[in-house]
Amino acid sequence: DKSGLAYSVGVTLDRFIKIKQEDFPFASGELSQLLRDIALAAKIVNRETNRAGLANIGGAFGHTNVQGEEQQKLDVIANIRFMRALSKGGEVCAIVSEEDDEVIDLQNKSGKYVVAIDPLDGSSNIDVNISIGTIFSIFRRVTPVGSPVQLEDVMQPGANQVASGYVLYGSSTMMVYTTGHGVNGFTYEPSLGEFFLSHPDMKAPQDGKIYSINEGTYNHFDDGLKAYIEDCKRKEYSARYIGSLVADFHRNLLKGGIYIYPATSKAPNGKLRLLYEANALAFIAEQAGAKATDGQQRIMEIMPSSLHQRTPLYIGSTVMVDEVEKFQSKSM
Ligand code: AHM
Ligand code: MG
Repeated sequence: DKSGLAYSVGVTLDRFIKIKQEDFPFASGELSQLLRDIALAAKIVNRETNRAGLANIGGAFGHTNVQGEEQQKLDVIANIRFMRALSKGGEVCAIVSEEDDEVIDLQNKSGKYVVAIDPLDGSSNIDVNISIGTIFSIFRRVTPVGSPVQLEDVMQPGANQVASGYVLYGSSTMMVYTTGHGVNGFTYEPSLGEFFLSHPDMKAPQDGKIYSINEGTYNHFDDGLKAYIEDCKRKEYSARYIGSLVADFHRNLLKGGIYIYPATSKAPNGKLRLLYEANALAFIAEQAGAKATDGQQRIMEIMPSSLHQRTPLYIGSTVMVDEVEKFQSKSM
């Protein structure tokens, strides 16, 4: 088979997208181009993240910028890079970004797609050289192409996503995405400037032994969740929490585990954002055979009511997500 052959010789992201497109002859190629635009911005952000630690000693190697301005923060830089890639590409009509309060209307009426993005998630980890990520979610607009963008184009449930993915800037940089036909992961080869298919058809273990939650807020958990966490300890599961959603999610996807950002008495809707954090990872999770809920409901079925709305998130191995829900329903 064609794609099998390609894998064996080392297939780049571009090539993979092309192969996949031949698999779907009716696709116009615009979504493929959009994914390539995102990958290009990711390469640039990767370069910036790698240099981040050097930013403040710019003088030492002669790279203070012309205006002598203070370096911009990396999350701001990432936002600029992704905005530029998405607006120049021509496929997108509107963007929702964690970095912008309002919908960004690109005034590109012929753009078919809407993108929700967190350009650089895990901001508290940037300054300490720990893994961070980009998360993106792609929808087809619902109003006719050619007409002005409407709020309903942006406020769609996750089930309508046509693609989603993330970039993990970790010990290696990876891009993982789905278009609803499984999940594929690509690892960046910096000396060649290319993403190579390294994780074809990713499948999450059904069950796992890792739990990832900020236990510092334990006192604010509901009783069911407290009981579940105690059960994880009884079973001597590993506690792993980087505090970068993409990194925590990615590890658990590969190894088997659950990530929880619950509603707490202090943060009744949790912390994470539905449109550009939870939805995208939920789509990946489901495509890899894992599961994502808000504790009760499937994440992808939540009808958004505001751009930056938060949702509790339970995501990871199916058996574990089901298990914690059992604990919580018992204690109600
Ligand atoms: P951010 O969008 O401000 O970077 O916050 C999102 C991050 C996630 O990456 C991470 O999973 C979570 O916040 C950690 O939150 P906490 O420090 O409350 O555990
Ligand atoms: Mg974020």
